[in-house]
Amino acid sequence: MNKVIACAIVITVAFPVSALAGMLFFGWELTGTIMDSPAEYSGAMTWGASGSFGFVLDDTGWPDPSNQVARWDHIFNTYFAVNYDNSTPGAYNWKGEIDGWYTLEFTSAPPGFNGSVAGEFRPEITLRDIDEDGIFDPFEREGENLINGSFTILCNVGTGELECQRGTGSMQNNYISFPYLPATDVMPNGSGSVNLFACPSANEATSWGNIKALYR
Ligand SMILES: [Ca+2]
Ligand SMILES: [Ca+2]
Repeated sequence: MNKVIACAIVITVAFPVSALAGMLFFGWELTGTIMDSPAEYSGAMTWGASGSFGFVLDDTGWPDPSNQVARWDHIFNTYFAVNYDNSTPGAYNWKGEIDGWYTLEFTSAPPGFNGSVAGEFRPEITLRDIDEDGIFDPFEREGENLINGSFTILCNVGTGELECQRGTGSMQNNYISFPYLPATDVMPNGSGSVNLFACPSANEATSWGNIKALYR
């Protein structure tokens, strides 16, 4: 039995009316660093639900962590340097997106949310040029920069109650800093959310297939 069929049966048997869904907000404390390899961050949820969230950034081709200066210079020059924005006084910054993957697991959450899911995650990181000099100074690298991002939750990818849910998740207004090793970053007041919808049932999937067949 493939996973598509498994999911449809779960919906039909366990949620005959409409599958549970909705929006859930939660907080977390993540620890990690882009300066080590793998470039990963992970931690436990602190409010809204119990569970964990984490992500790893694709550091293929980046300089080895044994040379911290070369590693940071590569990251800055590759993802941020060309994106300098000094158009808003008081908010000079560089923005960059880095490919990665997330994992999300709710171990104790409202009905409909308990389970795990993983997938692609490409966060946007905003580096703040606090003294507005066009240089990303050490005090700015080690200070409060911002990371935001959204990810997709697909049908039949997750486990538990998330297997038959689809939707979006996000990481909202989290601080991130980039101290050189051996220091690592702690994000003590991070937060995120998921917005879930039921996956199409077997009947809906069949109907859609029939509709598409009419136009072939
Ligand atoms: Ca600066
Ligand atoms: Ca400066």
